[in-house]
Amino acid sequence: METNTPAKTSLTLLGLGAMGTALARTWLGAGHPLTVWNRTASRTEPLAAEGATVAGTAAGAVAANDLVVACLLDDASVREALTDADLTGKDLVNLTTGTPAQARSLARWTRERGGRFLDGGIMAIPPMIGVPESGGYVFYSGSRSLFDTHQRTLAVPTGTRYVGGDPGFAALHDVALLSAMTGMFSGVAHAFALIRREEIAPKEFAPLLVEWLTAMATLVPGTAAQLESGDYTVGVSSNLAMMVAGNATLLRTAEEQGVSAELMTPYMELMARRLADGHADESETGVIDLLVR
Ligand code: FVH
Repeated sequence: METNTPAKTSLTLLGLGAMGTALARTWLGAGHPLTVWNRTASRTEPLAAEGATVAGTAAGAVAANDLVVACLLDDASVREALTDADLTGKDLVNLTTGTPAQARSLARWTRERGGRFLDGGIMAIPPMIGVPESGGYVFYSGSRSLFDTHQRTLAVPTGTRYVGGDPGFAALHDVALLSAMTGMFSGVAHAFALIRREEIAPKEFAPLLVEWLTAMATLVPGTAAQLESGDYTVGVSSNLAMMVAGNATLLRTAEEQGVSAELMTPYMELMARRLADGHADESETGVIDLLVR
């Protein structure tokens, strides 16, 4: 009996590290014919057992399909892997973390070699791949028509969010969110350090941290509104003068607890500079202007 189920797009995946392997499993599980290549061949074995076709070279893997996804360590490894590959008529989707400039350069490099290019920034860790309720997704930017052509296939492992025709925008969104995460985790490290030598169980303290950070995250849209209006005094509930005074308490507490304040002081110094520039009644938003050179 004939069915109207559309054929699953066949594709190539370069890179079977932790993330590449997770991606590969979802495409295989969803019935997509998949050709894989990895520099260290032994990593292809489990996937071959699950139905993947293994290519001996990256160039061979690229030749096997029109849609080629790269998920390698860094920009240099993508260029190295693709050195001998013929990209004529290929749709290259790069899910390797890189900078915006690297993505733009890779887009030009791909176009010069006859291919189309889409860059992706993965906002997920491997256990979130193939788990729709995990909230994971990939930022995509570059060719809109390439994104539209392959969106269904790209959405198999995790969600998709297209952020514009500039091939650097996916990396920029990715790195901006990762940078915010880094700041958050530095604060979390400092908080745990403060309680480390006390009779406070980290397991009991952790939910308090999560609750507080979640509540504070609701202030982010207010920062965005101030940036767009240019007025950093609108809707201020905690002004800079008060917060800089409070920083002295934070620093003194760190000293009392025998904890280095090195993660805290760079941000506090910027707050103090903004205050010294005469912005006592603003929020912390003005710090952003000090950062942009
Ligand atoms: N894992 C994560 O939590 C994050 C989540 C967000 C996105 N990142 C980015 O995804 C890219 C791949 O990450 P990964 O987790 O798969 O990384 P590894 O497990 O370390 O695997 C690296 C693969 O890259 C291959 N490789 C390295 N150098 C080269 C090279 N010069 N030529 C060809 N391939 C290379 C490596 O091959 P091998 O060591 O097995 O031979 C792995 O396949 C990455 O951009 C993250 O930032 C992951």
